[in-house]
Amino acid sequence: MIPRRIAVLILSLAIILVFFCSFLIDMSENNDNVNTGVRVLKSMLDSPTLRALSVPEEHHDRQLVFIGDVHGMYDKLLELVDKLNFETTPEMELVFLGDFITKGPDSTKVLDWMIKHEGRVHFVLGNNEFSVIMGALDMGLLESKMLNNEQGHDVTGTFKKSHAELAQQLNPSHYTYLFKNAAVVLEFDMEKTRQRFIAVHAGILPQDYDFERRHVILKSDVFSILNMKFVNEENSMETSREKQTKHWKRWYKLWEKELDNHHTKEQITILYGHDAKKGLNLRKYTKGLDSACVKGGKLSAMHYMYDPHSNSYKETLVEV
Ligand SMILES: [Mn+2]
Repeated sequence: MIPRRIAVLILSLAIILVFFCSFLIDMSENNDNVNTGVRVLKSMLDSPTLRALSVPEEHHDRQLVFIGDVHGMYDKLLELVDKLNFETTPEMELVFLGDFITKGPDSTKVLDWMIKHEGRVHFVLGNNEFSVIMGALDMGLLESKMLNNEQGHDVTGTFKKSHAELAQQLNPSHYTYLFKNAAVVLEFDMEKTRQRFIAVHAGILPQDYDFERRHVILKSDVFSILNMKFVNEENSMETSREKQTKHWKRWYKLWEKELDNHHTKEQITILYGHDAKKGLNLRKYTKGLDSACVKGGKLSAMHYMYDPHSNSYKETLVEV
């Protein structure tokens, strides 16, 4: 039996997918399409349905590998999956932490590879995937300020010409894939060991997690989840890519403090990318895996595998 919450999420996703596909089929330029585009984007930004998906444990020989920002570095990706023996390890699943396209040379090859391995590949959206999707919908939207979401972020502010150019190169099957699987947070619930892995592109806050019901309930908006680096300690609903005043802290510091104080029986680990400037950033509860491979750095991944002796999933850093 599929839990009801997940069924509702799947149904909502299916509705949004049908909605978007019908939009793709008729890409002729008219105001209806602009309105549809605005509605799709607004639903992504504001609706809770796309926000968090739970992936329950199926069997404990499952292996999970969380991969930092690939940014179109296809050769690096191949090198990594080779090192992981992905092709010959059927119980291994990959989780891309967003920003797997844009900036590097081979974004479409990366997407094609992910589609080819769809059953064993998961991803969360990054700010760059989101910008490319904006570019696909309509350039005209970007001039309008219709897309500013409820918390007043200028979601068009991070949009660049390169996003529009890549949006032109992607084909309908790329978009169908992105929308069918679109989530901004993935939770991996390892029931046997009571470990919980939360995958997110930029960051997430303790207020987005319901400690009693033991799952993510996003209160932060989607733009924050895809972009945050700092959070205002005096008002934790405010996040930013930059440090604004001395009261702004790196978002993960809130988790490190919260989880040390919280007597939760579960072991929560948050895996994220996005912060190439900071680079590899491994802490007790949070693991930053963007090592700037598009700028000549490494491509970093965290591999979790069940260890019967300790009855827990053990982590191993894998880099190329
Ligand atoms: Mn990013």
